[in-house]
Amino acid sequence: MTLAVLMACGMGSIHAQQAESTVWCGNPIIHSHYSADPAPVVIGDTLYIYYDQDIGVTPSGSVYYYMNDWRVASSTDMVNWTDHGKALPLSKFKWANDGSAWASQCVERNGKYYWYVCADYPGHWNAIGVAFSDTPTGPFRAVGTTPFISTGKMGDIDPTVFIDDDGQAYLYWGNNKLCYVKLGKNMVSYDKTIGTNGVVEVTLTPEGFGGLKKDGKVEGENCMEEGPWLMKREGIYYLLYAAGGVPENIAYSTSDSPTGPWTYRGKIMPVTNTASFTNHCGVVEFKGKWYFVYHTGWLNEGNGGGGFNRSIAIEELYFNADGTIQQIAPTRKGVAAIGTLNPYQPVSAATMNGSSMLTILGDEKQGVYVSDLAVKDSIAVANVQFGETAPRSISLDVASEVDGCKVLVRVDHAVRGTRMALVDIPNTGSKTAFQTVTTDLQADVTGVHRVIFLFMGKSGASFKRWRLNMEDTETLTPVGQVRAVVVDDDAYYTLDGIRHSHPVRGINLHQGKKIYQK
Ligand code: FUB
Repeated sequence: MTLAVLMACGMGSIHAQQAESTVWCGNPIIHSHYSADPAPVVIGDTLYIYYDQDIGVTPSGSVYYYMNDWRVASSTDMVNWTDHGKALPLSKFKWANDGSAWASQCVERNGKYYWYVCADYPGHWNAIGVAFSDTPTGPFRAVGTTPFISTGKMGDIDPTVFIDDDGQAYLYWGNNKLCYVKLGKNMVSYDKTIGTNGVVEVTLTPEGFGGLKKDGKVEGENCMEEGPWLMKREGIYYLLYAAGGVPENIAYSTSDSPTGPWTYRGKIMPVTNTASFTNHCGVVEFKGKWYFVYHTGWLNEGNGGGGFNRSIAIEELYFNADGTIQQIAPTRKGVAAIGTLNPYQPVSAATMNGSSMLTILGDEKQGVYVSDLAVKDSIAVANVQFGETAPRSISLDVASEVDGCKVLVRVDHAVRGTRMALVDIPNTGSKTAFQTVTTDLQADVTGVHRVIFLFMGKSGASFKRWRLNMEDTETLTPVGQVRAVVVDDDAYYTLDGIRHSHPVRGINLHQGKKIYQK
């Protein structure tokens, strides 16, 4: 379909369709970049996933793990994921080797967030580091200038952290071994009186882990490989892990104590062709459902995706009455929506159900934004609740240092969907000089829909956030002014069109809303 045909679909009216059809997250859940080694955690009413970003090609050109950042994404509805950017760059750990930002997990304790990571420690194989922050999305500060834990032996990777009901926290980790420390209350120290300098190495037995690996061969049904995940439910401690050598399955063991002894319980996710020879999981309870978060090689499979360019996926997890876990098969459908998205408050442009591969940048001043949008890039947001009254206009915070960038907004389908608006993105002078552009909507839309942003015209725009307004631009714009208004983000406009940096007496228009100032 040509652009002309795409744009010919004009005014329309579309009402609460989809009411009875379920909206799914679709696996993988992140499309804008590669994502691996997920570690989910619920903070407040939001599910966060901490992960590392695969780049897949080393600077010398070989195809291997190459990762320089740990990132965070979050969701409240399980179908739209908000990218919070590169919250923890590997460079924060002065001791770590370039490209080695492997698996991690972040937990909250007493209002602080502790992110345990692993990376190459030159001369010592790998090591565990920790960083902390006052918010779940950073900025994070690395603790110390040397690793938090380094045994000097192979396999100090894949940390998992768990805080028990009595307040004692445990950090497990390991590849072809399983170790733990008992963390101090401050989460950045550990009890040095147990094990070897505080590190306890668990003896891997067939009873505990399904079998053993000897000379690279698995003897028995399974063996613990790497990627442990420690959790507790109804008094049972669960240790999930990647197992069986490569390709990896996910298996689990249980205990009545956080330090074992462990009893092997079987495979949760047997080996399936997910285009990734590794698997790595985290499990979380969120809004009454249990979720199993893992990785595949499905994003751009056959075209860059695969074992070194992985992508996170989610399934529901079910327990049997006796506490055992039912087997899970990877699916493309993923999990169902558990909420809708409110478009009448600012929505980050990095909140997506789907997208093309994108550059998502951010810093403390700007927050997160999508940068360098190319012609044909797209962003889709699912399960958007328009409500019973159709909105009249849409506002987008955009920037560009070139003329001619545009974004077409449709609902439900990128090509056949009803056209809502074609927005000209002004040349604001720089890729980060964001302005709010408000444009009237061309169709009456109510109910729940997918919203799709299609970038066209010229490449190079940046997109930070969007919202729908109940007012049209005529209401938002003084008589005689152009209807497609460009409004400074924080400015206040009186009805005679005068711009103020603060609200003045009477009616003010501010970010698409009327405000009365006494
Ligand atoms: O991402 C690098 C390594 O691959 C992780 O540390 C392992 O768990 C495996 O997923």
